[in-house]
Amino acid sequence: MRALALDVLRNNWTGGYTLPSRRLYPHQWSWDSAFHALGWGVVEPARARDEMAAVFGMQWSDGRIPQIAFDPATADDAYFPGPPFWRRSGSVRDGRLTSCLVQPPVHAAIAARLPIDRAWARRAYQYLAAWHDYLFDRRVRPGRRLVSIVHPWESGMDDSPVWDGPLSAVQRREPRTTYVRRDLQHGSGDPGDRPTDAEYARYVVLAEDYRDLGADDDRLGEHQFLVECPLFNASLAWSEQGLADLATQAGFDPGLHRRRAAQLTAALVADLWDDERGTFGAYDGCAGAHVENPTISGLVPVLTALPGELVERVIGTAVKCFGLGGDGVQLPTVAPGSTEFDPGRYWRGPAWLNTNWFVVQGLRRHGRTALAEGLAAHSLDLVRRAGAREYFHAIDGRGLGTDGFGWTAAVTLDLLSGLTPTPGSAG
Ligand code: 9WN
Repeated sequence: MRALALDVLRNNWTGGYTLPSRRLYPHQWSWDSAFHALGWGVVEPARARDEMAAVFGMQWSDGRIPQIAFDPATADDAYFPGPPFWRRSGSVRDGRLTSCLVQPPVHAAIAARLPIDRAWARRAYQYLAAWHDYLFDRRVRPGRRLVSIVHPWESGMDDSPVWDGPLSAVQRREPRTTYVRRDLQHGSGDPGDRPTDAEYARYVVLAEDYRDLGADDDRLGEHQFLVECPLFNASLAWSEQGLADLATQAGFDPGLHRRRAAQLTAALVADLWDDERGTFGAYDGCAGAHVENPTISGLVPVLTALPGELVERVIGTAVKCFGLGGDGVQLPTVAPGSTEFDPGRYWRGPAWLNTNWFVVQGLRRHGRTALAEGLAAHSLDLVRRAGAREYFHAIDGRGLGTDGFGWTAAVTLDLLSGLTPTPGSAG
């Protein structure tokens, strides 16, 4: 399996970074690259650092690390929405065109695990501290403590049912852009598993809106989708701990990042914990209301330094509602007992290796070794049976979506390696 995973990463390697998939996603994606670095870190650390350097290269002058940096050698219409849609140029360090959105900030947590020296830690720290500053300074809404996302694509779990409510309030209009859905044409996987045309049109409208605000976060009050997502904020808290570790390696003061990690964790508990359901919900800033969360994103804050009682509650929910430690496919992205569960549909049921990996890290962090190693072994089994597919059917485990998927391969390599300590696990 190691050879299979390594083949996928090598095949998707462009010379500077790794494509999520040669056909479906032929550019550099932000959080995919962080996972790719994790995998390269196990087998070829120099490539892990190159992959991270390519992430730093796509950073805007305001500190944001955008969702996608487009490969200039790839045709504009190979992926939609591509460069002609986003119309961005100029502000990116290495000159590539990018989207305006972001993705979950897992980079610093992963960078801190890589084999690095002091000089590299200093370099990484500067870029990643600026990235986090962007999120704290520009994406925390007045009177709030957690970071808001402006589009489902920013969550990384694009088609999650958690976005259905906030999306249904988006003013209905036809997209202004004429487009062909490239995601349905790549020839792998069942197009029926992908978001519907109606959902996709809503995504395009929201992307147009944010683009047409000039991606100017001073104008977020005019935007129609502002949601505090538990996975996004838990990644940030975890990565603040990673940034503290990087700062220490670099010889800088880690204090600010330790404080931020603790503050974000406290805010996750105060603002998103759903005591009745034993999980973390989301908060819809446009409606001023909490959103129920039947998905695995509600479990991901287990990555952080949660109080012990909440750790037990979250694990209890994972066992009871998601089948952690049981005989079925682990872990479905949506709890099988919920009405939104759809076992084969993109982000609405299937298991993904990266969301499993988060839960493994959280379980390890809190000393729940048997459950953690059981989930790691189960995740590897999915890949052993079906290959490095994008996601896995929540009932029979068959491979779905694209084949040769980068982060499935990368996470496989990390899980096989037995792993290095998780940021924060020492303290
Ligand atoms: C939009 C690349 C990306 C992942 C996301 C996943 C999917 C894109 C799409 O693929 O999203 O960003 O076109 O559907 O949802 O998490 O980063 O692998």
